[in-house]
Amino acid sequence: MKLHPPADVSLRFPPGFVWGVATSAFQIEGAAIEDGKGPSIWDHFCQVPGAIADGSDGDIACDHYHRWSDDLDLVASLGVNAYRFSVSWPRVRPDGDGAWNEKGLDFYERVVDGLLARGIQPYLTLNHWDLPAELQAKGGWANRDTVHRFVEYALGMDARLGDRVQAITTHNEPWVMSVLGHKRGVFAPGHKSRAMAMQVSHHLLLSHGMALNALRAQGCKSKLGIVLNLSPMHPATNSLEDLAKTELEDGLLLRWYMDPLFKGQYPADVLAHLGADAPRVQAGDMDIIATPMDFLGINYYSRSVVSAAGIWDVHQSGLEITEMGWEVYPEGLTELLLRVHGDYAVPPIYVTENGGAFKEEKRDAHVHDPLRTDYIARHITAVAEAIRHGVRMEGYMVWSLMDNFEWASGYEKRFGIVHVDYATQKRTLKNSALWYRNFLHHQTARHTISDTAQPKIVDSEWNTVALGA
Ligand code: IFM
Repeated sequence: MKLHPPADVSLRFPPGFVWGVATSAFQIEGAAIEDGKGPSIWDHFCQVPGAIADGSDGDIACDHYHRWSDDLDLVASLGVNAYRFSVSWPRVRPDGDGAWNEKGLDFYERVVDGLLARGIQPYLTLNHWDLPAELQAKGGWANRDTVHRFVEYALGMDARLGDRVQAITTHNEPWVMSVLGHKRGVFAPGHKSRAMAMQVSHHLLLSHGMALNALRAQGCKSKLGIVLNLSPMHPATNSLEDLAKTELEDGLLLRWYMDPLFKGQYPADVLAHLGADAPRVQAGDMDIIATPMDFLGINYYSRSVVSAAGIWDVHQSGLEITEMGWEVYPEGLTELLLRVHGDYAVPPIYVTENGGAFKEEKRDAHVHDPLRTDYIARHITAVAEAIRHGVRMEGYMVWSLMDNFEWASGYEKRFGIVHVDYATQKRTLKNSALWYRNFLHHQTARHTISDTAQPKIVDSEWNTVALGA
C-alpha cells in the first residue's frame, strides 16, 4: 500500500480552478413522498425483493431535504468553491409531463440561494437517474417521447434557476442508465435487453443535444455539458483475443459516447458488433447530439482490465482495491484525460466525481479514513499531471460530500468525506475531509503568498507535512 503524505500544494493548478464536492438527489434527500414529490423509478426499484443489497430505500437517506441548510454549512466549512448536486425530476414535476410542483421548485431555490450566500457556485445536474415513475410507465428512456419531456424539464429548471447556477449538466453517466438499468437489470428500471439499452443511450444523448439547443435559445446563462463515467481499458494479456475484446469494451464505454458527442457519429466497429441491437436513429439526430458543449464532466474511479476469457481477478495480490472491489489506479486518470484531450476536440474538462468506498479503520473523536485520503490525494496529483501535459482542466470534485445511498449497494458502502450516522443523522467530518480542507486552504494561499513563505500543515492524519515546491 502506497500512503502518500499528500498535502502537496506544490501541485500546480490554474488560478480559478474549481474545487468541489458532489452529491445526487436520490442518494441524500429522503422525503420521498413529501411536499408533493412523485415517485421515481428508484423508489419503485427499491421495492423489488433483492434489488438492494441491504433491502434499504431512499425514503429518508441523509434527510438532506430537511437538513439542507446545515449541510450547506458543512460544504462551506470545507473551503470548496463549488457544490455539484442534482434535481429530483419527480420532486419538481411529479408526473414528468404534468403540473409543476412549486414546493419542490422552492426547495432547489433555497439550495441555490443558500450556496450563493455561502460563496459557493452551484453545479446543477438535471438527470442523476431518478426518472419520474409515471414516465417509465409510458416506456421511460426507451420511448423517444421522453426526450421531449426532458427538454421541457430542462427549460423549466433554467427558467427558475438558470440566472444563479454556474453550470447545468444534462445527464450523469448515461452508460450506467443504459447498461446497468436496461441491459444488466441491476439498476432501475431493471430491464435486461441489449437492444433497449442501446436505444436508451441514443435517447439520452439526443435529449442532451436537444436540451442544449433549447436552453441556449431560451437565453440560458449557465455553462452546459454532460458527465460521462469513463475508464481506461487495459488488456489482461497481449493475446489477440484480449486486445480485440479491450478495443470493443473501450468502444462500448468511451467511444459510444465520445464519438457522437464530439464527432457526430457512432463508432462503426461497435455498430457492427451490435447488429440488429443498434439503436434506431432518425435523420438529423447525430448533428443534434454533437451540439458543442461548454464543459465535459468525467467521473473517474478505476481502470478496467479486460480478458476475453473473463479471468481477470481484481482480488489478486498486490492490487489495492476499494470496498466496491474497484482497483485503486490513479495513473489511469492521467492516462484517460490525456487520451480524451488527444483524441477529441473537447471543451474544458472537470473531474466531476472521484472518490472511494473504504472501511473506516477507527472512530474516536475522529473518523480515521487514511485510505480515502490517500486515494483522493493521489488522484488530485494525477489531475495535476494531466494539466502539466497540457490538458485544459477546470475543476475537480470529490464523490461524495457525505455517506449516502449507494444505489444497489444500499447504505453499506460509504463514499463520504463526511460520516453520516443514519440512526441519528449526525454528520462528522472524516479525516479525509479535514485533509481536503487543509489542502484547499493552502492551494488558495499559494496564489496569494510566495511558495517559500508557505506554512506547514499539521494534519490530524499525516503529522507534519512540508509544503512548497
Ligand atoms: O454513487 C455513485 C454516483 O451516483 C454516480 N457515480 C458513481 C458513484 C459511486 O458508485
